[in-house]
Amino acid sequence: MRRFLFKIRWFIAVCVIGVIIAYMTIGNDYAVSYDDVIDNYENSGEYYEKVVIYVEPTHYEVRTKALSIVNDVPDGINGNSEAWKIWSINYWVSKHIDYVEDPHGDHYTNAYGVLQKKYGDCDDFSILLASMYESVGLDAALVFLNTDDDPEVDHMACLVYWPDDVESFLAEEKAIMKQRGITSPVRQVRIRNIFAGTSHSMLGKYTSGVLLFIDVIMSEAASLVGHITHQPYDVLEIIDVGR
Ligand SMILES: [Ca+2]
Ligand SMILES: [Ca+2]
Repeated sequence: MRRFLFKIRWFIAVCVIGVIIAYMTIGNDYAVSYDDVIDNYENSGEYYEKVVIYVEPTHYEVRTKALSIVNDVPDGINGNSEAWKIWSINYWVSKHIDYVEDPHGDHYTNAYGVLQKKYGDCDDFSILLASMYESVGLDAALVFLNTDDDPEVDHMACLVYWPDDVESFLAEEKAIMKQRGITSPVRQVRIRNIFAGTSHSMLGKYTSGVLLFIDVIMSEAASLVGHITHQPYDVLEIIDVGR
């Protein structure tokens, strides 16, 4: 009898531990997918790579929103053109997401979390933009930058692949803005970009085309893609996300 009670106690103990482990696992899964603020990247050894899991191009709400933006095509514009997709998502995010700094250092937020709260800092904007671009079939990446007087990473932006040269994008952007009745706030548009073939994280994918900087926070004009004149603006790392 004593031996039987001993076995019962062990059985109950194992069940309780199992339930606790299952509860902790379920809790973590939920947090990774939907919590607004998940982790402090300064505490992480994998400083750059871990941003990848926050990019959610296949998330239903993120994809639905991105598709509704690119499908809202004005007359006279080709809704399937990559220029329209790049321009319209950049414009929508600049008009609907507010810039708010994280309260206690930088935190990453998943794309759906940014879409829900409608505000964020540079990494939140970049994660949402990259997710939306990937969700409509474009190739996006995230770029870590130095924008002040020390050589450390202090800023993040999104990169999106444009298969032609910068001039051809500018021509299409000009046509889109004309059709939308938006006057360019500057005479000379300078679009920041890098040759896609020189980015090591994109290496092997492209031998032509450029990566356009999508940086709503540092852009001088919401209607102009990549019009960033701020200096310094040094690329320190590029992480490909999505496809
Ligand atoms: Ca990508
Ligand atoms: Ca810096």
